[in-house]
Amino acid sequence: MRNKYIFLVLILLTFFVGCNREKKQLNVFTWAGYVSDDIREGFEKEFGVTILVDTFASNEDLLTKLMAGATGYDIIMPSDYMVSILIKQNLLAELNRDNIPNFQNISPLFLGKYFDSENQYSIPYTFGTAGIAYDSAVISPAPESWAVLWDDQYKNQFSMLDDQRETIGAALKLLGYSLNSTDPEEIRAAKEKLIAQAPLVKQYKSEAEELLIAGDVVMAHCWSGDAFRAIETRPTIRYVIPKEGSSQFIDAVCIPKSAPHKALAEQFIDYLLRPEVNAKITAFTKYGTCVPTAKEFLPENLREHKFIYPPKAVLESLEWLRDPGDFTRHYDRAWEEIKAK
Ligand code: SPD
Repeated sequence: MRNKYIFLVLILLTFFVGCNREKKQLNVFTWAGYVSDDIREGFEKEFGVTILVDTFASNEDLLTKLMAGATGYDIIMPSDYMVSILIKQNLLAELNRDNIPNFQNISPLFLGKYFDSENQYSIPYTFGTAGIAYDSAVISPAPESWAVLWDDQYKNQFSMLDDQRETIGAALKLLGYSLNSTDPEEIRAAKEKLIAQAPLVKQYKSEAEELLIAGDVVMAHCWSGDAFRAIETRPTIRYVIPKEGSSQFIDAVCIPKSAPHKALAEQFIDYLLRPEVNAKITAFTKYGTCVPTAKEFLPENLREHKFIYPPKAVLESLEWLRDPGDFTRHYDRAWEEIKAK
């Protein structure tokens, strides 16, 4: 009888330990090249959990997946304007700051932005810009204008971001319009421009650094950190923000309302905000840190690099992407037509 009792207790223990182990898994949905192995493994080891990382290529991909009912994610990393859209769609959980004491490490420069004015739903992860990465061994002099991406001498030698707001945005800028245009005529003109460009484009790809590193393209519409990463393998790569202006962004960390492990997700956010961990984010992604004390843990060349901190005149030419509300359908339709070419 006693043995039977012990056996039953052992079975129950195995069951509860098993359940517990299953619960301790953090599912992260983010951009490619955004969570390094050392960050993931550091958290896994310290907290005795497993992190699974899944990636998306654009904010719209993330939105589509969440709207379609994806419920397994604990952490997502939308950009600025997408944070406002997700808040409006009631898809984000409010953050409990008591569980995120390292919130105090964030520079006020990156808090209280238009997309989440009280940071109730988001904390900043990194910041950067969009521009053109090019191989200076092949392309000289340095391109100055978005127009280089319409130059047929580079046919099949360059890529564009697979991102509707960024790519339509580049065409809008070239035409002298705002990235956030809500004028159907301007969107039509940008669409026509991109349809005319389509036969020249080798690939629409958001992970442009992969194409640059492999030598598949000599020029890419690219985000700053990804261009910076490509330089490690191809030192002749350069990055320029065209004179017509471009986008700047903050990528955020949020918890979806449907997150299965909210408390663990808040522990992960708090971990990311430790200065030494935050420095690892910049060291790996080559995007800017929002935690000033992280700079102490960064090598000299990443503290003030011009890829991360553009000069004032360039900064003044940058725009934030914003939620165009119902007008989004014009961007959606234009993008469908461009991609169908
Ligand atoms: N490889 C990481 C790319 C992160 C890019 N952030 C996108 C901003 C979109 N506006």
